[in-house]
Formats: sequence, structure tokens, C-alpha cells
Amino acid sequence: MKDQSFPEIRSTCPYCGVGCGVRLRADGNGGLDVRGDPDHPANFGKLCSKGSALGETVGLDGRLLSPRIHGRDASWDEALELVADRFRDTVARHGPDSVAFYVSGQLLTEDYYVANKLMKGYVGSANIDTNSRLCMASSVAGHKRAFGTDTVPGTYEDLEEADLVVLVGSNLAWCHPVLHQRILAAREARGTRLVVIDPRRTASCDGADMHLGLAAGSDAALFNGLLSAIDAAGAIDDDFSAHITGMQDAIAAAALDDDAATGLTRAQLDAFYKLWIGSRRVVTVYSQGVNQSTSGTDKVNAIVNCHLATGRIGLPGTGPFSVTGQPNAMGGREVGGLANTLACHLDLENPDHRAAVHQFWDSPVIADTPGKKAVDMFRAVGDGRIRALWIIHTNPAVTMPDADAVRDAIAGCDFVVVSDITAQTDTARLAHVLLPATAWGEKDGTVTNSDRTISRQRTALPAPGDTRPDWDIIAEIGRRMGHAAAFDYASPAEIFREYAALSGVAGTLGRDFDISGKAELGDSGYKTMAPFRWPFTQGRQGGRFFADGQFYHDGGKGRMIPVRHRAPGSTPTADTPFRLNTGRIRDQWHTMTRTALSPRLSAHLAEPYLEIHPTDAARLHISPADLVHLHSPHGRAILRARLTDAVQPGDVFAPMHWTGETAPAARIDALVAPLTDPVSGQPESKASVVSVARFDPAWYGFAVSSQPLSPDSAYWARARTRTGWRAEMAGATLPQDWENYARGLFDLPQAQAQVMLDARRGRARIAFHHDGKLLAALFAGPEPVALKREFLATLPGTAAPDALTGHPPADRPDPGPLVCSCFNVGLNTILAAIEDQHLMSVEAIGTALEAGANCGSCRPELAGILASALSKEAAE
Ligand SMILES: Nc1nc2c(c(=O)[nH]1)N[C@H]1C(S)=C(S)[C@@H](COP(=O)(O)OP(=O)(O)OC[C@H]3O[C@@H](n4cnc5c(=O)[nH]c(N)nc54)[C@H](O)[C@@H]3O)O[C@H]1N2
Ligand SMILES: Nc1nc2c(c(=O)[nH]1)N[C@H]1C(S)=C(S)[C@@H](COP(=O)(O)OP(=O)(O)OC[C@H]3O[C@@H](n4cnc5c(=O)[nH]c(N)nc54)[C@H](O)[C@@H]3O)O[C@H]1N2
Ligand code: SF4
Ligand SMILES: [Mo]
Repeated sequence: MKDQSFPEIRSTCPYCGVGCGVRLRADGNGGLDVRGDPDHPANFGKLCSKGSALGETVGLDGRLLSPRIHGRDASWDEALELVADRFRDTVARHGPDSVAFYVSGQLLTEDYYVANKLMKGYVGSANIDTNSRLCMASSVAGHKRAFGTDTVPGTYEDLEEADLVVLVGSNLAWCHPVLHQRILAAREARGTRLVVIDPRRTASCDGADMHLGLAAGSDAALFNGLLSAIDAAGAIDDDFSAHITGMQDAIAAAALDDDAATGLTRAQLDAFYKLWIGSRRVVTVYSQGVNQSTSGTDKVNAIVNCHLATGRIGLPGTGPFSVTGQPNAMGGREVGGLANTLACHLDLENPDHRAAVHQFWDSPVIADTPGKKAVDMFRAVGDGRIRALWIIHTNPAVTMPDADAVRDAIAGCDFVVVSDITAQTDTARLAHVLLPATAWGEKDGTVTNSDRTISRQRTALPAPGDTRPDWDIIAEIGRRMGHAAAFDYASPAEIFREYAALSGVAGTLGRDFDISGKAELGDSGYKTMAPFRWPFTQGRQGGRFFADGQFYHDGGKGRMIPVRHRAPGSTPTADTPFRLNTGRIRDQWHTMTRTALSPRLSAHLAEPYLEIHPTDAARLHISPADLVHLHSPHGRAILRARLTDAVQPGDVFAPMHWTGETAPAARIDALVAPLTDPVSGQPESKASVVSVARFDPAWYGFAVSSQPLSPDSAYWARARTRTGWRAEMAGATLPQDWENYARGLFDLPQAQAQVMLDARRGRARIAFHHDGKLLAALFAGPEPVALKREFLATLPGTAAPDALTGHPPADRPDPGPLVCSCFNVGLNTILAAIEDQHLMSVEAIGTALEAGANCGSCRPELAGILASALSKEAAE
């Protein structure tokens, strides 16, 4: 029975840009019951695996609860005074550009607004940039070139009203699962066609009509080919053309490109062009496969060009649609939190816009030149031009390209402040001053999702320890730097009102982002504010942009931009013959500081891996479950090989999530080249070049433990389980004494050990018990250890007398690797049910086992398992 004594709070999921509404109820033990908000327009009650597991991630385990200076606990007063002093002093001595803020698309709008105001109006530099530079910058730049402003024209309903949805460089099934489910439901209801354009076959391809596995980075050639085909087919919208400039130039440029650069066959290309041109209602969804590229901005415009040429924009079921990654990537763009934007979609380079903001803030200065974009910012940190750095809500020592160099730059900086919710991140470990922020469930403010819907995040749990909200910490620094009146905020509501009022000024200057209809909102109105889509003014609320042909360039016209295909910035060589693609997995969020707290989210893919094509693997003598060594000119990594034809020969793919805390040899950004798009400054996170070789350790190991364990072997990766921890390991040299080694690994100098050694085959199995319960066990051997890992992970804390056999007793079936995280259903269970109960559909699996019946995130995998099981049965 749920405890009904706590009120149910409406809030928003802190993960992806879908921006699902959640209903939260404190459980009275510091935890939260979480369910989808049936009334929220983004999700209508649905949640994906990450959203459903939020309750498992709000505990205080690992939380940073008080400020720290050089590793010792300090009072807020001391920490804040030090930070304000050092920033003031550095500016006084070395000028405003000697300091910088590096912030995040996960900050709330109110936090972001205050940080941007402090840097641009009071420090007087534009050296504030954000992880959105790694994420949305190419879309922002492409939108501005085409529309004159950074507008996402459409809405989520368009995905349901479209005849054709094209996913370009987007693994929507894993990265925006609830949106993907909305598309699949529409497909069921009205036969929406679905095309996926991705060099890799992903979960999003299951259920798609067409997968175009193009060559890495060749999207502009593809969409230029489409534009040429549109032109040749006479499919240009002549009426809408009156509202567009640059069309002939763009068509002429497109004609110079050869779509053979995509590596696709003529038949594939023609089929796609025909489908696109023949579908009146087309939405082209795009994400990091487009943005994270040295030609990212051009790729965006190549896509937008096709929509402008055909007038497929702003009407129901049409439009280019950049789906945002972080929960408030859009809000950050709206408040102007990038080094080259101002506030409320006003332009830093425009003197009238600067004057308007300057006047509105009544600030001593206003930054008049763009600040350093992320990659340049960390270069300037590295060479001492930036001497004081404040990192808020992001983990750049892991997620920036050339991450080892970034880590070294931060480590070498005179003064580094990090605001986080935990001290255990690669970045936080480098800070001089650590400031403890309140976390998602404790915070209060607003976020904007991918379709311009602004929702409230609300406090459902008390702020633990000395933690303070990010806006409050930043405002306090503003006051202590001498700007008491400008940062005298008592609540997020006050900040929101000021921001809404400033957007009204932007509106009078003809900008799209205007929510001045909310400028008079009282505290209680803010408290109860329902989700709404911007713009929000007396005259205009929500809706779509551009169907009327009114754009934001001078003269009111939209622009088609002539673009040409360019190959990725790095070229494969004999030493580095593979192209390294990177991205996300279904159940982890970025550097895993929150999702890895959840055992069920950690079970889906418990270890970093490299997808490599079987023919490449065979050539390099790499077998399944081998470890592989990767080298690039920038760094190296060790990962587990996964042989799959989902990647093309010559391409490899690795997830971005593992860190110094979870798998130190697998920080993939250490290998990524810091090459950026010339327009947007966004790094090319998806097309570095690397070498791949088998990694031959002296031993492989697997361990389970009820306590955290910190191996020190050449390779290790750890993950949480319901009973504690599990870890994969591999060492370059054999330990002298396995029992001693295991005692050190688990920090169990005294516990009773059960040891099985097979010296001839070099195998060792050691278990530690206390009071009749298993504390920990290590399984090691000269080759990858074959074990029932999911079963072993359930043993710590139980009697487990036979743990060392490594296999479940006959009466306890092994569920196999986790597939459905909501109901904890493993692969073996699913396979057995398919066979025994003759299940023929994903729905039937849901009815039999519940798998896939809640959030739906695993439905593509279920479909894959079913297909291979059925084809195996048919073959037998
Ligand atoms: N589970 C989960 N969901 C998330 C996140 C997370 O960490 N975990 N993070 C959120 C964030 S911040 C973001 S930005 C989004 C990202 O969402 P997505 O962009 O969908 O995710 P990625 O996996 O980074 O990359 C998408 C795809 O781009 C493909 N790709 C690589 N190169 C090319 C290319 O040249 N052309 C094309 N067409 N495709 C290419 C990759 O193979 C990959 O499948 O996800 C959000 N949602
Ligand atoms: N190779 C490769 N690299 C990539 C990408 C890729 O596809 N490939 N994608 C890029 C993209 S799109 C993105 S968005 C970035 C994301 O990269 P990051 O933003 O660096 O990753 P996160 O793990 O989300 O970091 C968020 C940090 O904020 C902390 N935190 C959580 N809640 C709060 C809070 O309320 N307040 C404060 N102050 N801190 C909090 C978390 O503990 C964590 O340390 O990675 C980029 N890097
Ligand atoms: S799709 Fe999942 S991660 Fe994204 S907002 Fe919804 S519940 Fe959260
Ligand atoms: Mo992102």
C-alpha cells in the first residue's frame, strides 16, 4: 500500500529532452514513488526505463552534502567568500576574459538565467559556454542561418500527424523512448512510414520501413541529392518560394554533390527520394549523428533546405525537427547561455540587442564579443589564459573530446570550482572548491523540452545536508562580487518573472522567444503553472512557426543555404584505419552519476563495449568477449568486443558513458579528436579515427560483492546490482597469491575464505563468507570467464554455499542478461517462454511475462529476440 500521507507532486523527468511529466510521492524513507503524469502533453502518463527508475536514484548514497575546500569540509560562508574573492581578483588583475563558466543543458532555466546574467552583464565577458556546445550548437547555428532565429518550428503532434517520419542520426528508441513510442503508436494507427538514416543499425531500425546505412558524415550529400531530386521532380512549392531567398544557389550547390558519397546504392537512394517527395507530410527528426560533426551546421541546413523548398514546414505533420538531448537544452538556448548568444534569442553581435539587455539589466557592462566555445575554452584553460573556472552541472573531464587533455587542463588551472551533487566524478575530483547542489527531486524551477513546452520541476524531497539550489549559489556569488541589487533573488519565481519580462523586450525587437504573458505571474501562479508551449503573449500562444512564410531575417524571408558535402575532419590512416562512432545506451545517462545508482538500469549493459564487424574481428583475431585495445592520436582505451554486423566493416562504435569511477580504461572521449564545425564550434564526437587490436591480459576476472570494490587492474568495470556490486576485470600480470589479491580487492583481510585453485589451467575461484552469508567472490582465469553472471550477482548476502561452481543449482533457472528493466525479465526467461508458450508477437511476450508492457523501451529488443528465435525454430 502506498503511503498516501505525502502529497503527489507534479514534476518533470530530469533526463532527456522529451520532457515527460512525472507524478512524485515521497515514500517517507527518503525515496520517491514515481509514475508518468497522465496529463502531461509530452508523455500522457508514459515513462521509459530511466524515468520509471528515478525512485532508485534519489538516495543520499554518494551525495556531496557540504562545501569542500581542498578536500576538507567548509562552511558556505568560507567557500562562497573564497570563490567570489578569487573571481573578483582574477578579473581585476587579468581582465574579464581570464575567467569562465562551463555550464549545462541540465540546469533549470532560472539557474541558467542567473549564470548568464552574471557573466555577460557583471563580469563583462561572454566566457560562458555549456555542454550544449557538444550537443545542439550545430542545430542552433543551422536554425539561425535558415530562419534568422533559433526556432524549433514544430510540435510533438507533428510526429503523429506525419505520413513519413525520417530519423537522421537519431537513435530515438533508446534516446527519446517515449517519443519513439508515440511514433510507433501512430504508425500502428495510421500507417506512418518510418525511415532511419544511420551508419549503424540501431534499436530504432526495428519496425522501420527503411534503414539507410550511409557512410559516416555523408548526410549533406544525401540531402543535397534529395534537393536535386525535389527540383528534378518539379516538387518545389512555388507559392512558398516567395518567402524564401537563396533557393537557386542552394539548388546549384546541391547539384555539384554526388550522392554516391553516401555509399548507398542507387536503388536505395531513389527509393528514399521517391518516398520523401511523395509524402506530403514529412517530419525529418535529427540529432547527434547530424550535429556532432565538422559539417554539422551544413548538414542541418541541407535538411532544412528540403523542407523550405517544398513548403513542408509549420503545417501539421511537417517540418525539420531537431530533438534536444538534455532536459533543458532548449531553456539554455532561450536564456542565451552559449558564448555567442545573449538572452531571449537576442544576438550578442547586434548593438540594438545588446543595448536592450544592458538597459533591462541596468548592468555595469555588457559583453560585446563572443566568448570562448567549449573546445577553445578548455584550450585556454590549458594554456593559462583562463585562470579561474566554474563548472556547473556537467562532467567535462569525461565528456569533452580529447578528454585526457581536458582533464589535464582542469588539473593545471589556478582555481577550479565545481558545483555538483556528488564529489565522485572525474571533474569534481579536480576541484579546489566543491559546492553541493540540491538534486533533481529537491529542486524547483522550469525546463523547456524539444517542442518548446515549458514545464515545472518541483520539490518533492527536502534539501539534504547543506545543499543549496544552483540559482541560489550563483546569485550569492553575484552578490558577493559586489552586485547585491542585481542578484537579490528570493525564489525561482522571481527570476522567472524577470526573465519573462526580458523576453517581452525581445518580442518588441521582433524575436520569436516571447513569454511576456507570464511576466506578471504571482508566486502562487508560478507554483501551479501548468506546462505551456512558447511563445506566450497576449496575442499568441504556442502553435507552430513559419507556415505563414514569416521568418526572422531582415526582410522576413527564410533562407536556403548553399552547402556542400565534406568528409569528416579526420581521415583513416594505415595506423588508425577504423572510424570510431560513439553514442548512448538505453539505460544509462551520460557519465552515469545518477542512473548507475539503479541496479536495474545497471543490468542492461553492465560493461563498456566496442561494436565491431565480424569480418574485421576475424582479421584481427578478435573473438566474442575478448577485450580490445583502441588507440588514437589522442588517447587509448580498453573495451569488451561485441561482434555484430550492426556496424559496417571499417566502423566501430562505443558508448560514451564510462568514467574513471566506473571503468577508467574506457573513457572513450580520451580518443576523440577535438575537431569542430567551423560555424557552430561543435566537436565531431562521432567520426574519430582509431586502431583496434586484441588486448591480451595475463588473466580475466569477474567478481561480485556486497560492498563497493575498487580493482586496480589494467581493465575493470563495475556496476551496481541488487545485492551490491559486480565487476569485470583483466590484469597484465598474474597475482603472486590469488587469495591475497582477492582480500585486497574486497578489503576483507580477515573474512573466512573458500579457495579453489587449478594451477595447471591457471584458474582461481575464491569466496568470502561471514556469519553464513556470502560477502564476495572472485572468478579468474586465463581466458574470458564463462559464468552465469546474472545469477552470481544475486548471491551476496545469501548463504550461497556453492557459489564457486559459478552456476545456479538445477532448481533455480538462470534468467540470463536483463532485457526488460521495468519487470526484471532476462533473455533466458524470454527465450524459454517463446518456445514453451509458442509466443508469436511482442504483445504476447508482454502478456506472458509483462516484459515490454510498461515503458516499452525494450520492445525493439524483444522484437529482435523474437525474430531470431522464430527464424531459428523455422530452421530446425
Ligand atoms: N538513454 C539515454 N538517452 C539519452 C541520453 C543518454 O545519455 N542516455 N542523452 C540525451 C542527450 S544529451 C542527447 S544529445 C540525445 C542524443 O540522442 P541521439 O543523437 O539519438 O544519440 P546518439 O547515440 O549520440 O547518436 C545517434 C546516432 O547517430 C549515429 N551517427 C553517427 N554518425 C552519423 C552520421 O554521420 N550520420 C548519421 N545520419 N548518423 C550518425 C550513431 O550511430 C547513433 O546511432 O540523447 C538524450 N537521451
Ligand atoms: N564521445 C562522445 N562524447 C559526448 C557525446 C557523444 O555522443 N559522444 N555527447 C555529448 C553530449 S550531446 C552531451 S549533452 C554531453 C553530456 O555530458 P555531461 O554534461 O558532462 O555529462 P553528465 O553525466 O550529464 O554530467 C552532469 C553532471 O552534473 C551533476 N549533477 C546532477 N544533478 C545536478 C544538479 O542538480 N546540480 C549540479 N550542479 N550538478 C548536478 C552530475 O552528478 C554530473 O556530474 O556529453 C557530450 N560528449
Ligand atoms: S523519455 Fe524517458 S528519459 Fe526521456 S523524459 Fe521521458 S521518461 Fe525521462
Ligand atoms: Mo546532449
